[in-house]
Amino acid sequence: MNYDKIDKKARKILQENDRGLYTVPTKGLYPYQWNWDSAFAAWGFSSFNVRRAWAELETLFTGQWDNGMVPHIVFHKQAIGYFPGPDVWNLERVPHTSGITQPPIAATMARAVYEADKHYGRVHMELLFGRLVSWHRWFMKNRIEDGMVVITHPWESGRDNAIDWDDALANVDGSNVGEYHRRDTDHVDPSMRPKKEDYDKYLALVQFSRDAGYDEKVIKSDGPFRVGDVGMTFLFLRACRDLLHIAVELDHEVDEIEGWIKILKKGVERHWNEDRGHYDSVDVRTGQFTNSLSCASFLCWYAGIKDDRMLTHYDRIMQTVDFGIPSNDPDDPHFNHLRYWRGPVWGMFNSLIGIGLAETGHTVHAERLRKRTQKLIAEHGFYEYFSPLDGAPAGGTHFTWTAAIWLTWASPHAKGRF
Ligand code: 9WN
Repeated sequence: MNYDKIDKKARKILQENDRGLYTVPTKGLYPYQWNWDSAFAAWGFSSFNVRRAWAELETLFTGQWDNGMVPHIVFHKQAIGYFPGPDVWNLERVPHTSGITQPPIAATMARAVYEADKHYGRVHMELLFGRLVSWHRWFMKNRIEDGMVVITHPWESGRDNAIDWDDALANVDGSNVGEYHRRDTDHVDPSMRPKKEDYDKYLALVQFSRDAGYDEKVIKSDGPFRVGDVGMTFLFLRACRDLLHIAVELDHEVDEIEGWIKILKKGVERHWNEDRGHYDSVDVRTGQFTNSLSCASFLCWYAGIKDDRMLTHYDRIMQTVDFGIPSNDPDDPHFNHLRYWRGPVWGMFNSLIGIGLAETGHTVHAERLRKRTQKLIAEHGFYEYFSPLDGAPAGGTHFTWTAAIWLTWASPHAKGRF
């Protein structure tokens, strides 16, 4: 295998998806700046162009709201290929944005960029630090219940149609959203995307928040969908630890961030589903577990939790499939190997799980996962996701985060940290 050639291809994908100061996840299907995709892009750029990496994060924060929230999409420029666009969210601010957030991994990736640019990066890190703190503060103020991070829309999780949301979505009425034209299925086979009934509910939730003036208090008291997302809690805990590390380096106050970490560690305990023996999401409206063992359950190690209880599930799944940890347990009756977050394997999730394993001392597991992801991408290409059964590529192609994790973690030449 010619890995130099694959490294070059990965850099080329980032450059092709580069719109100057931000990167699109892929051409056509996703023509705007997405929140956590951009954080991955910054990490990827840090392996060969650290200035561009800082620019990525700085551009993302041009979309930050006055209350600290960083939206899941920033619509820098009009594009026709994606629905729902800025007109549906109907926010007056510029640049236009969506009205929900996404996994807050920017602090983690900013730390990675800073590590790659210790000498000149300090001023960038100083500029970003306050913005990161105010985003994290927004989460702590508005989205923490029992220490868990609560999402108010499946899109916030980044795992749109995961099994985790099925029961909670039963409470959302999607029958009155009116006519609309989805664009995603113009680009990708509909069998690899969420179903129409899911989309109706996604839109109903957008309309609800919009009509509530995006008021977090109203969304909390009257919102039909509120779930403690196990993935968000782990990623946010990890991000708070990275923010703490940055605060120490920059000589800032640390008490507030340390307080957040304490609260989130309690939340991690609440996510443990004793009956099923794994970390799980929780429908906070009913107090019920969602009974979903997904790739997000395995982010415990990435969050710095030294817990071996998840290893039994991990080993079973790694024996069942060959390409890493799929978005849904292959033994689950709802498993669907191509439908998006209900079964496919995502390279970026493998990278986070693998890094967590390595950091908590499970180095053999970590290396095996890295090798399998390496083989998957080297043999099948830089796709959005893949079938965990045979590695068949799925979703969008020339994908930014798949290229980014190749350069930073999966390639034999990658540094492999963060
Ligand atoms: C909705 C861009 C985004 C990712 C998400 C992924 C998908 C959007 C969609 O694409 O979501 O935000 O239209 O399907 O689920 O994780 O950030 O790559």
